[in-house]
Amino acid sequence: MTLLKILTYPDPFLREPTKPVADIDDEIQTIIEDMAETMYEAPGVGLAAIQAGIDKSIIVYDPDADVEKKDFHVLINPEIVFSEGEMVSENEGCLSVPDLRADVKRSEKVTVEALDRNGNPLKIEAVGLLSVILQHEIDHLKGILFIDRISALKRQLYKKKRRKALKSEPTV
Ligand code: GNR
Ligand code: NI
Repeated sequence: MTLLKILTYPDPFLREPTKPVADIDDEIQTIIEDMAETMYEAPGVGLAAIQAGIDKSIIVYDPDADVEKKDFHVLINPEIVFSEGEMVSENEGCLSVPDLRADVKRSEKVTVEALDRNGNPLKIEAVGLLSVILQHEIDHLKGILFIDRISALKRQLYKKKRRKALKSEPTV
């Protein structure tokens, strides 16, 4: 198992659209295991492959984020096929957007279709935290970050803060 490096804003790779997985082969299984390990280590409740520099349509998530159980879920080629309602996800954060928590307007309920890691089709109807995680991760697969969904003013302030932080970061 390998820990993957999580890319952070403004890495342009985070804006790349991802490619659907055609064959769920051993290489994909290895990527899934490495993504899960990376998510627990971070720690986070979800991770999209693009955050680890892999432009494939794969997400892993675990709303409990319980590193003891490591009972994670895998979605391959996920799509939101239905959504309804509106909610505000309070204090949303992203491993690829360091040092920012913000309220984000999301759909209240989503229906997601995907393949599991064995290639079997599945359908999830989600509300609450799971609905937010799925919307957040599926956004990543389209090159969308949660800062794209906050007010322009907050986004500008974050960009400025991030530029400053990166400038003063010591070079290794
Ligand atoms: O760990 C994470 N926490 C979180 C909290 C609220 C809404 C979404 C998330 S996802 C995030 C991990 C991450 O960046 N996944 O892409
Ligand atoms: Ni994220």
